Amino acid sequence: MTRKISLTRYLVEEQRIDGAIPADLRLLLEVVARACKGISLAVNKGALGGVMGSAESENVQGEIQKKLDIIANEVLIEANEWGGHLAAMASEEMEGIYVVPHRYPQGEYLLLFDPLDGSSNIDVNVSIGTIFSVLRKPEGSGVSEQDFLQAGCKQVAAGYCVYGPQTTLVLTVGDGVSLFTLDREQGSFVLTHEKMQIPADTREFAINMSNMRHWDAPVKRYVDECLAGRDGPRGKDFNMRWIASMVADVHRILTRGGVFLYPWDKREPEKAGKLRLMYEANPMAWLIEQAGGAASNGHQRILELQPTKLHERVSVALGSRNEVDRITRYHHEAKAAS
Ligand code: AHM
Ligand code: MG
Repeated sequence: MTRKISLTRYLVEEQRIDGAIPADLRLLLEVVARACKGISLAVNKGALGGVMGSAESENVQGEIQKKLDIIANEVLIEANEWGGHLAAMASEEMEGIYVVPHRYPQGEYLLLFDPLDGSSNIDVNVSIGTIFSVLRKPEGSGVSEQDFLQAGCKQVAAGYCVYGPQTTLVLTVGDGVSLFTLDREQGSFVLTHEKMQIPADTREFAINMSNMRHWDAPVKRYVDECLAGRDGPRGKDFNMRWIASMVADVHRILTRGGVFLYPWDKREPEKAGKLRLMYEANPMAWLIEQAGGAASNGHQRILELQPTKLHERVSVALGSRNEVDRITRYHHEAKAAS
């Protein structure tokens, strides 16, 4: 019989053998995984669970919230507030931080999440997911928004869960990237891939092409060269994929390589990009780097960016290393020539 390794066993062994995770962090990750199972159930029920459509509210980014955005946010908060492992949480769907109520013990970790990424895909039955990032709370009493403003390289755990044809949880604690698949009969996540690796080269890119006219020159140059195919400077044909759920696009890249871009563009020049640094770009950048890929804002490593606010946005290029390095080089060349 094939030996099945559950997420629980995997985390216990990581704690025991490698010392990669303290007990509190193990608890935190198990609780997040349990919350993701709950969200997965709500997503699967769809219209039968009365969870489709918009809520009558906007989030701090001015985006209309879907009912499932709010449900997923509540599931994550309720699951995580009482265990004693967290000091506070921050979410795409909440303006300020959520400090663990005083009736519960305070832990030493901070949890950030995009409860349901790919909101525009909820009602059309296309893969969506939860993205999360874990930081250690700096020393000192109390907790404030300032405590969350740590560069991505300070993360102690990061991951995401995709609600697609399968529910899959992808995790790093800084020791490579592991993939778990939800066994619905058993109700547990089972390890199905260890030490995921992204090929350094690819023939596949992901970008919302409808924004092309708004892009900056280096991004246009990169995509034009891909589109020129075998007859162009790259000398090979490229394929394009765009799911419009970052979790699902990143999952494809972790599985078979590729490059994902959501660059700054001229529509709203004061915004650094569409995606959020702290609970979208940072966890994904760390997972991608842990799998041998690269993640850049066009100018520097995403993981080295010092956040200045919770809902900060960032330009993103991540995936197969040689492609991301090329995109960064194009930005540097454009800057040097200006
Ligand atoms: P969300 O967190 O509100 O779902 O927004 C982020 C999503 C990403 O998952 C995805 O890559 C992007 O927005 C899609 O944008 P677009 O609508 O331009 O295709
Ligand atoms: Mg999102």
